[in-house]
Amino acid sequence: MVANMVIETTKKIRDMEIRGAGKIARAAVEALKNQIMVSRAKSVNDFIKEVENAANILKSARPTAVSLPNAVNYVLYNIKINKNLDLDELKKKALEACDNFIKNSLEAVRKIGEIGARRISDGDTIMTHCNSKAALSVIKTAFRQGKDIKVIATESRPRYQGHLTVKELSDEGIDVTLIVDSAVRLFMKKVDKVIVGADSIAANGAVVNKIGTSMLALAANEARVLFFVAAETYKFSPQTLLGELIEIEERDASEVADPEKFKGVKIRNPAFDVTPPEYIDLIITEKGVIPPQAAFFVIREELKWSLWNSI
Ligand code: RI2
Repeated sequence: MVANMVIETTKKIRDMEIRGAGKIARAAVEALKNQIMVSRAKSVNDFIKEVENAANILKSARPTAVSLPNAVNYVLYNIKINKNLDLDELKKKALEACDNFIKNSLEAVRKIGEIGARRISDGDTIMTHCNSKAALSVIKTAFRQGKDIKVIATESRPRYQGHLTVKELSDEGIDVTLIVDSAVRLFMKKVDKVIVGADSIAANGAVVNKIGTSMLALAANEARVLFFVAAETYKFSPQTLLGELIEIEERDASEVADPEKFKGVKIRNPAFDVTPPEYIDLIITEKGVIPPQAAFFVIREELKWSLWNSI
């Protein structure tokens, strides 16, 4: 039996009613928690099959943010290593794993803010793209520490997540300017640091984030502006260690323009792009700051459990 909440959450993630790599991960784990609570499985094996099935449905919601499979695989891993327990004890362990993931991932955003804010100086102008809770945690923490900062935020077509960003920052009292995505290079001259989030980070330190991120990185590189990525360690992709590529989600053309009005025209809508490690100065994680070239070590140290299916 698949819990209604699993079906509903999968739909909400797919439709981007729930969005942002961290939020997607927590929502998937909440749904898995519900699956565990309503499960009527009579044996450990049936229980595991049921949770695995729900996990697979959730993982299929969006392909790019590795936070989603990493989060549900963390719960599955904790179930697998405890499969010798009786069913009630196993469920308890599984629920504990869900709660730990949610608690730790929220704490990670706070820590990234604290660690990243040390890299922000009084008087900085910061450019950001899309709407990343991790990147905004750095900006807000620096501001709350009394640093006088200004933010330039892109609107982030086609879904305009930049509107969420400017609202969030201006509610906080931060001086924020909204620009169209194509104005990035023009404004880069006024910028001291760029901070963006990440949906996935490959073992070689390449960062997959909202479409247009690599354009900010190029412009920053040209203008010799520092380029920071704020990301929790569960956004690093263990599969890329084995040479697997991160899939770039292409969403419906109607998000870009009404296909009815452009008959005979191809409309493309990739949701993410890849910024090579050479364009990234630092990745700010909850465990500390690393150069992108150290991504491999994050996967080795923090995501050891992700090899769960070889257990
Ligand atoms: P946090 C978002 O993807 C953006 O690309 C953002 O930079 C990234 O997730 C990380 O967001 P989308 O869901 O986890 O808007 O830092 O497609 O909030």
